[in-house]
Amino acid sequence: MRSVVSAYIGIGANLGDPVVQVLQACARLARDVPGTRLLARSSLYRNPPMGPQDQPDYVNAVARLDTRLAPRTLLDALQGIEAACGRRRDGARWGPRLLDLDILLFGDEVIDQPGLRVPHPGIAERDFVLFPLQELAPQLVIPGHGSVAALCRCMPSTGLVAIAEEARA
Ligand code: PH2
Ligand code: MG
Ligand code: MG
Repeated sequence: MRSVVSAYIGIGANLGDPVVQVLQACARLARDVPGTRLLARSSLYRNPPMGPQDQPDYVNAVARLDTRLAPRTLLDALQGIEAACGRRRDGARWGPRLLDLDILLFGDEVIDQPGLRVPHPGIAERDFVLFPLQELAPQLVIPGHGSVAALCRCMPSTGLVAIAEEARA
């Protein structure tokens, strides 16, 4: 059996009720992935779309998992959750979506395979990934990029707005 690895998952949604989609994704990450525990999730952040601008704002968050799965098996499980939450994989690149689950980091592994690049290739440029990740792991070093906190310090000021979840209860 594989040993336990910490993986960080980027969560995004901008269709349906994106807050509900993100929270349901977290519930499924906690419940539906074999050999895996959900250890933490960041705040949820509303933010403008990267890419085509004629789509709704996104809600983004990051989750930390401990997993015994191989990276490709974890990716399959994430795609199963996307499908269970209504995602159809026929949209435009960077187009609107009900749910997007990306492996951001998988331990300190560097993977470059078709459909699976880890660290996620956009990780160091995306405020909606770095700021939630900083909540969970500021000292974490992204292979090839340095620490999350250092990357956040170099980020221009952003359109991220933390969502007050209590206000919705
Ligand atoms: N995901 C995309 C395209 N654009 N923009 C934001 N703000 N957040 C996302 O998660 C996002 C995006 C495709 O994966
Ligand atoms: Mg994505
Ligand atoms: Mg994706």
